Amino acid sequence: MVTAYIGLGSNLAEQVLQVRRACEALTQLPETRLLECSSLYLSPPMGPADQPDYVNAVAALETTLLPYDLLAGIQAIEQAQGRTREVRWGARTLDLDLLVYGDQIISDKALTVPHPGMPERAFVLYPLQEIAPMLNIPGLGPLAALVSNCPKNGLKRHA
Ligand code: PH2
Ligand code: MG
Ligand code: MG
Repeated sequence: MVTAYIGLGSNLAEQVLQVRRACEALTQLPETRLLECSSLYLSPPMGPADQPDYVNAVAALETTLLPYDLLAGIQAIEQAQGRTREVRWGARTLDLDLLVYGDQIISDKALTVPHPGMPERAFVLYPLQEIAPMLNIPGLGPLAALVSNCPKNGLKRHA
C-alpha cells in the first residue's frame, strides 16, 4: 500500500465543478482509497497569461496500483471529463498530475515522479501542505522548506 498525491487543475468549462467531479472520480479508481482532498484554490496561470485563472487542489490517495496503472487511471479521468490540450501550459478542462508516489523516484519516458515542477508551483505546494504538512518529498526534501521558498504568486483559497 502506497500513499500517492495527485495535483488537480482546471481553467475551462466550469472549473470548480471539473475539480470537484475529478475528486469524486478518484474515489472510483480500482485498488484505491481517496484519503483527502484539499480545499480548492484559485491561481493565476503559470505559462501563457492569456488564459483564465485556474482552480487547483491536491488529493491524497492510498493505493496498491502500480504507478503506471495509477497514471493510466488519472489520464482516463482527464479523458472522461473531455480533456483537450493543444498548447503546452495552455488552458485545459482538467489536468491531473501524479505528484508523489510513496517514497519512489521514477524518471523515464512515461513518468517523472516526484513531479519536477513542484518546487516552483505554489498551486501545488500550498494545497499539498494543507493535507500533508509533514510530508518529506523524495529527492526534494521537506515540504515545509519547499513552501517557505515558494511565494504564493497570487494563490488564494477559493471562497
Ligand atoms: N497547470 C499548467 C500550466 N499552468 N497554472 C496554474 N495556476 N495552475 C495549473 O494547474 C497550471 C498552470 C500545466 O499543467
Ligand atoms: Mg500540470
Ligand atoms: Mg498534466
